[in-house]
Amino acid sequence: MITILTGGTGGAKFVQGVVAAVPPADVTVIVNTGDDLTWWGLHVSPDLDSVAYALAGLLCRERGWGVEGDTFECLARMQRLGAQSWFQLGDRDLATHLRRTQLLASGRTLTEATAEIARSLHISARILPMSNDRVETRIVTDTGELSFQEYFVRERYRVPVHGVHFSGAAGARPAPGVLDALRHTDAVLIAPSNPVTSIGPILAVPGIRAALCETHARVAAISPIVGGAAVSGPAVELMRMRGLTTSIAGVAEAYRDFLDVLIADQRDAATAPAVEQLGISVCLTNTMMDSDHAKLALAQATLEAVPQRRQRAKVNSAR
Ligand code: FO1
Repeated sequence: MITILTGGTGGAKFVQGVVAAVPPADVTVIVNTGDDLTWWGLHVSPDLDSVAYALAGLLCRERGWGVEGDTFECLARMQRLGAQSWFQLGDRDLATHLRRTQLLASGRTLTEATAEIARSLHISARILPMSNDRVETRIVTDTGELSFQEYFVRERYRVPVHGVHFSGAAGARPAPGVLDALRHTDAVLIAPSNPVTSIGPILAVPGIRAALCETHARVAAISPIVGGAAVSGPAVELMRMRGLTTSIAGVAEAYRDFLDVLIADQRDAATAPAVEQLGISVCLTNTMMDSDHAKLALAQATLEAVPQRRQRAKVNSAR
């Protein structure tokens, strides 16, 4: 059994590599929902959709989100009708949001709606939201708070960030199956996602971080920082804001109370000793997922780096 924690577009690509390396039915993906938003009256879960589309072979390669070959006719008409249009929903993508909204309105939980959509797309890996409760990533800027999508898409993350918090997290419960998938698994893989805004919300749900500290499974993280820079998105800015070193060592710092091994790119070999000083081993490989083969190879390198079960649960060292 393999359990993956993921968010964002890099994470979705990594999940594709893992299900090419092991039977998809043996994979459980725990997904960030802090980026979710209500858009045109619909419940949109960008990270759940990127993972589902990735697993169904529908993900748009060029954008890393949405559906391959999608059209934007409805968006054009909505623009003409005066609706907001900075968050671009494609026509095929819309069906997913319509269906999810319909299922939620009929009383299904986000977990149940996600499972229904995965079943319809013939996905055999298990996709779990981190929680059925609403947890919203909030970005604190000079001019007040933004939702994640207002920050990431509308402002193209060009505004200075003074803080990030996850409203609703304190009262949120892990979705059914999440804690079990962390405790009873052979390995937990933290995808190459933004440690602050993609993995951070998942770790903020009470019980999840403790389960990672206590699990007997080996825990590996793939660094989203390559050559000291983010492969995509605002990871460096947000890590700096959080007081993390803006290198692969900062990724290890973010997860140090539960991480066994960090998978990093060869380009960051010089920083490996700083990670090992944290008591975390480093596996250097090519982490740029610029082809299906590269995604598979990264997943295989990761699985080879976490072979055996952890002898004993790590002490939940104070952070
Ligand atoms: N990202 C953009 O940069 N621009 C968009 O218009 C946009 C629309 C969008 C629609 C559906 C969806 O599932 C994702 C979408 N994304 C868009 C990406 C999204 O903001 C990110 O994938 C995650 O929220 C952060 O990792």
